[in-house]
Amino acid sequence: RNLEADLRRAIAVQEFELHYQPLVDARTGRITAAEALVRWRHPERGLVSPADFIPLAEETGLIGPLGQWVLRTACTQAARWPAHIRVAVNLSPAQFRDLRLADTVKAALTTSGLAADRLELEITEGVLLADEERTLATLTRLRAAGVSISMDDFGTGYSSLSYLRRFPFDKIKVDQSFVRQLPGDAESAAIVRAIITMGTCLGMAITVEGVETAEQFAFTTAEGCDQVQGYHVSRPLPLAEFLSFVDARE
Ligand code: G
Ligand code: G
Ligand code: MN
Ligand code: NA
Repeated sequence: RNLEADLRRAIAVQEFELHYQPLVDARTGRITAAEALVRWRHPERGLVSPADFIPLAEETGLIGPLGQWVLRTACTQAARWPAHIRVAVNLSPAQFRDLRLADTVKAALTTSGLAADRLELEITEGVLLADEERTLATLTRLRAAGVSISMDDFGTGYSSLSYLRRFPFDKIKVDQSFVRQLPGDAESAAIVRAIITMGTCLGMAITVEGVETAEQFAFTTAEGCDQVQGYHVSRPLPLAEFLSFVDARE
């Protein structure tokens, strides 16, 4: 396929960049982390969204080398940030199924010099559909390496609550679809409140994503979430702009 060849070429010449979206502490407003979000700087098409190439990368196996580039680049860039700011990297299900994942992660940490406790890996519920023993083994190996694991887009997939008990994630990221109609919609409010309560009781930190308005920010922080992410704080920013944002905020 044409796009596949184009993507293969882009990986070879590293035609990608990472943008960073800040996560702030719900109580102090301080930036505690940033989520790395990949973009393809295409020579003709301009900046291409990952929604338009991650699925193809997954289908073709190109997610392997692309994911490695993302991991290494995120770790290398974050190693130069103020030490209290962590970096979060998204892993797709195909990356998670790769038995070399833990070694790839450890190599990225060693090469970059980033402390393991500054790296968060975001996985989605789809990952949990695969072989449960193997999934647990991979999660355990990553944990042993010192990185933390976040359950991304929580509530949108085939959420198995028993899984939350079997494997305590470090963090749950409440999907933005539950935030969209806050604070007016009673059902959305009930769901967000319930996830915050459940996660907190299970010892997991709660990030609410997709917070776009001051009202949503006030609601979610009042409900006791730990971190907030969304356009109300900042859009994802190119590295230099992210660093200026950090400087201005600190
Ligand atoms: O930033 P945003 O619109 O553009 O991201 C769209 C989707 O792409 C989101 O679901 C996000 O998790 C995913 N995504 C962004 N960067 C990466 C990445 O580096 N790896 C993977 N696997 N997914 C990513
Ligand atoms: O799937 P994941 O949660 O990793 O992807 C995050 C996606 O959400 C990215 O595409 C990012 O650009 C987008 N995003 C981040 N904050 C907001 C927000 O406040 N509103 C909306 N609509 N999208 C957001
Ligand atoms: Mn994410
Ligand atoms: Na998410």
